[in-house]
Amino acid sequence: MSVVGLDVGNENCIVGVARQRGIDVVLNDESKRETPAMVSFGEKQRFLGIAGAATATMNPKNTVSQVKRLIGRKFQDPEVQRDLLLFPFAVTEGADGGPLIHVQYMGESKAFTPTQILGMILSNLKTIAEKNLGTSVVDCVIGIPVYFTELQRRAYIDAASIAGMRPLRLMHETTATALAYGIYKTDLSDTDPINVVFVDIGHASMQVCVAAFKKGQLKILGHSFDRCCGGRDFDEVLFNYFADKFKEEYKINVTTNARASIRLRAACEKMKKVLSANPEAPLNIECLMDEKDVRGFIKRDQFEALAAPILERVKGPCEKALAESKLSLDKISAVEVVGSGSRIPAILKILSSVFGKEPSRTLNASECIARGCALQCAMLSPTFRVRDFEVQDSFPFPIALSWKGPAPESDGGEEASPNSIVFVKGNPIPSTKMLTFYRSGTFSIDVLYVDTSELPPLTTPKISTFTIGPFTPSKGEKAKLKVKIRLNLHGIVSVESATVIEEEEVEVPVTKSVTKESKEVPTSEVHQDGEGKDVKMDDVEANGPGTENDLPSAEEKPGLDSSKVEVVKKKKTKRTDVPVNEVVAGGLPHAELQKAVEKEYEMALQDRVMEETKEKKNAVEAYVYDMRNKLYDKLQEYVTEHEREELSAKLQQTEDWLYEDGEDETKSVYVAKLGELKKLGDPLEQRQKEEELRGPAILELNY
Ligand code: ATP
Ligand code: K
Ligand code: MG
Repeated sequence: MSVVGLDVGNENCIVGVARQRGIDVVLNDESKRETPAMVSFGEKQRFLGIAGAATATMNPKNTVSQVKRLIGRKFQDPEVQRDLLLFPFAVTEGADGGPLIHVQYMGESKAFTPTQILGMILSNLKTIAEKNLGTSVVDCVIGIPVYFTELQRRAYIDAASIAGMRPLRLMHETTATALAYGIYKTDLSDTDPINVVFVDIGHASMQVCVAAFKKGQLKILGHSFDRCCGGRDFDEVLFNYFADKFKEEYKINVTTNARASIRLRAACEKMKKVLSANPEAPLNIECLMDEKDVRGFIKRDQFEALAAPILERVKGPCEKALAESKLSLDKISAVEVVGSGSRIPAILKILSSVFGKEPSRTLNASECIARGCALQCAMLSPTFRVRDFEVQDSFPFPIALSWKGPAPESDGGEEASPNSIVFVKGNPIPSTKMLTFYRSGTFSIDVLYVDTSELPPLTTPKISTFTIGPFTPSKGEKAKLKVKIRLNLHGIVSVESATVIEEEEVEVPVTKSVTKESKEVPTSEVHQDGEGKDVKMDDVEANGPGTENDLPSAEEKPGLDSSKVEVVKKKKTKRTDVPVNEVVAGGLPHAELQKAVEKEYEMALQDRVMEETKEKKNAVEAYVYDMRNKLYDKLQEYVTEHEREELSAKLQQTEDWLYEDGEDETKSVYVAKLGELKKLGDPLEQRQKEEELRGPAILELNY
């Protein structure tokens, strides 16, 4: 079983894999460690990753990027609307209120959901991992921003299914970074934790977490973020500056032209990178618009002044994470900076001023998330043994439940109030809570966000509804139901199980010789859950339908004297599982997901057919050149004048055909063409080989 960690960025993706000797970042087809998160739609196939980025300027309207911004969001969301202004591809509102992406694909106009596009990106990353590992990849851990809503998390899991993968965990990106940092630290103490701040500035957003490291353990003390502050905002500062300038200087409005915008934006991003290492940067774009070549220039000071409002924004999440961790600055041992967006020198200055110390770059800034995810995957997978290291992540959003009818009892036995918070801000991940309801028939529970102020605009408080039932209460009374609520490893809340508990008195035969203490069902017990957190549950056997009765019966003790068997009255608990039905507000119905899986399969097949067609066409072309050379070289003395002329003519004909009628043929046509040529060429090559073999053999005989 393979062990893979994926960092899907708004700009770049990284694939980490676990090997026996450790974690490696694997290379894509172009031998690069970073793969662009891009999908480009063509006349005959899709181009993913590097190939997608290569066609972006030529085919801007059909090249989709930054889908991480759109996934699980509402089209009407003002943040989404602002993003759409930057994107060259067309997006409308889908039936579910989410964004729908429109492209020209295989000569038709097609619409895809962000989940489908992410499925394509993941599928490409899967292929990269598979090529490197030489095995199929199913299990993986995928990084997600800590600020992702439940819907976004579920969309990631759906996208992974579309790509044929199963995430063992969706892991908060900064937590993955903290793991990649902590697991190799050899100087951790059992008692005194060291506290480290991690700041990740990516392409579109930034995240900060404070982690406490002890021997064999990391604990997240605080998370914070700014969904809309990242490297691309600095590109935008330059873009706007030059777009304005070019209006005056060259009388062109770049913003009205998709291709010109894409080219200027790309040039500004490059400029920004140049400014990270140099005090000034030039800009030259040929034929940007209306056949005009443009030139520009900016100094780093000037850039920093223009970018001052964005630089100021970087402070907010840092201060917030620190406040949440309840640590004073002197308790922070290090500030680790990751994410390529943080390479701007002015950002380091800001971070130094906020934390009162020089930030460090111990980690590989672009690979740490994928490495942390691969480590987590190895820890969750039975295939690998990893040093014991406990990851105690915390959940950023408080979650409440609501229901109709009387309130249930919560863990401690006290009554839970409606809308009561089951998972607090900072709740450990994973966690379970047990609630006891008394109900006479099917009922439902809503899962809610307590506070939507930190969530994307237009996020509704209601996340999902779980319908529990049907069940038959005994003797017309209300049934007692134990309902297990789970905040799982992905940070998704669900009703894991519901069980009707019936207690009845039964007569049980007991043999005197084995007077066992009657088995009591404890009312409260500590239960080890997942990562090793203690979760209070009020019933130890709540995991499923209970064992009917574990006292020995007379039949099980053959040979025992029946006079030693006594009948006693015992309390027996009968447990019956109740169906739980889940409806997620805005989630992808199962049938739709199934359709998406099939569609992806078809498109991937088409891509493969086209790749193979290209290969076969190349093979024909290569044969033409190769054979032509051989006819006048290696084969020369083995062919007659006539044979050479015949084959030469055929080769010439084929070459012409490749550039004309045969330029755009199907795979089978190229296969057939190669066959035709080989029918003529193979006997000649065969003759040459045989002669070569005969030569030395005859010599040997003569000795
Ligand atoms: P996100 O984390 O938002 O999903 P991502 O993970 O793809 O996005 P990164 O790869 O961490 O983002 O960073 C990409 C950003 O870093 C881009 O905006 C890019 O322009 C910027 N960047 C890369 N190199 C430099 C540099 N030398 N100087 C300044 N910025 C840089
Ligand atoms: K990245
Ligand atoms: Mg990132």
